[in-house]
Amino acid sequence: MKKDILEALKQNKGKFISGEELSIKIGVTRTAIWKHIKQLKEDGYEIDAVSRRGYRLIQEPDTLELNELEIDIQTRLIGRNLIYYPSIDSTNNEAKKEAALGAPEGTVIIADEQTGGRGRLGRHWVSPRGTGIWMSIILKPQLEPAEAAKITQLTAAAVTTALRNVTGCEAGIKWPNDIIINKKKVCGILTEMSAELNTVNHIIVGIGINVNVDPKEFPDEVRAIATSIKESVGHEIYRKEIVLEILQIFEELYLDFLRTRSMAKSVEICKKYSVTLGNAVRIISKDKIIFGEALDLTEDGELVIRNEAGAVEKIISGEVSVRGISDYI
Ligand code: BT5
Repeated sequence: MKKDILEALKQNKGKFISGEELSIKIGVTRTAIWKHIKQLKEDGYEIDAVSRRGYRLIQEPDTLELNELEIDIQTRLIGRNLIYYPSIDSTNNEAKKEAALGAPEGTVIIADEQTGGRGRLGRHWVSPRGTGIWMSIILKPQLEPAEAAKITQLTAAAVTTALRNVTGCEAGIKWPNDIIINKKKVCGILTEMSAELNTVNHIIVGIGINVNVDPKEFPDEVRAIATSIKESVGHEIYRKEIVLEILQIFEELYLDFLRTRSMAKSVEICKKYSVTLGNAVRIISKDKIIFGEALDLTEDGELVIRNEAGAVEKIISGEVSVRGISDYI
């Protein structure tokens, strides 16, 4: 019912709607309406209550709670099933459990805080409360396990486009899984899968974005290489706007990929916003270190480099440092 009241207030945002009108519309007493409005105010909604005029929504809080997301979501697959946690160890861990229990494709797990956020190779991902987007998407595509890396590129394309659209920031992609602003990392992507010999059971795409994180909240070793949207654009941004835009663009790219079996659209975006191509790179891949120059992305999103010996090689995955970007030592 809280959701219905919020929806009615949002439809009339800035205008008064009387308690009576609300009670008829939603089919509960005016006292019940009043109680829910009180609760919404406690949740951080700024609502004017004026006798004989009614209620007026002035401002929503920066929340990712389901009422907010569910009311405004426009997608038909990605995020249609949303699960929210105020705090959780890791949305990727939770997504894995949900996927094993049969959660449908497109299910999104989102949390306000992660206590055990993970990066690749078991690294820690700092995920403070209330200021970032920590979410995971469950996918069940018919793919060969070796193709899972394509989903990382598709995600990088979706997140970068969404961040640019919503915030106007100059986000770039450091192949394969970092989104960079002003040479520092603003987002990391963690793609994990459960697979059998020739088929993928499910893929979990974890997305971590520092939106309104104050850089002081990062531990020292992360502060040197990390940034937030707020730091780059100079003001806070509603996380919900970014989440909705990511889900929308992700869905477009993902459905296009399933339909055409081509990564063309995502790769085009990855090339356009790449901070890797054209630069000197150092790649740690399967215990060897390769120095070279990043030349191109293949049509599947793999990195093409010219190594020190002058030979051109294709890199499928690895730790990549790009000269000029903060983690290049
Ligand atoms: C990543 O790993 O960049 C993938 C991060 C994925 C996080 C999301 S949040 C939702 C979902 N649930 C999870 O548990 N994880 C996913 P990697 O490329 O390995 O980078 C990890 C490194 O980034 C760390 O070793 C730190 O140096 C740095 N780091 C940690 N927290 C950071 C942050 N908040 N912002 C920027 N850099 C960070």
